Amino acid sequence: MPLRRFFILFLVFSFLSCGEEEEAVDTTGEGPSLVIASGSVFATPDISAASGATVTIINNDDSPHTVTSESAESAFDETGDFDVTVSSEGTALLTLPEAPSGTVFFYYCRFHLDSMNPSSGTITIE
Ligand SMILES: [Cu+2]
Repeated sequence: MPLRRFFILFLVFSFLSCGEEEEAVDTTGEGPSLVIASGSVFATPDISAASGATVTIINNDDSPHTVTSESAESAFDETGDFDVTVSSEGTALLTLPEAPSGTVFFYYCRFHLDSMNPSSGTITIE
């Protein structure tokens, strides 16, 4: 019986700690954020963030967009570093790769390569 009680306690604490992790996700815009404005505009095209940080993508446009990494500036290829889709008037979380300070990740939107303004942006590791 004590073993069973311990198991139940373990389940309860596991559940509680999961909840705490969810609360730790920042959707308030207080952490690093990347804003897409109405009219397919990268409103904050060049941002900086810590290595491995979670960036909140805030889409205020009525179209879905992506934040997709490039291998180099104006190389509109998907390199696999990240590729996050954000729904219209929604938010999404982008977890940056671990990288040394000064590393620049170039990104663009896969859906609107020709119509985003500007067409691409950068995320610099602090
Ligand atoms: Cu787009």
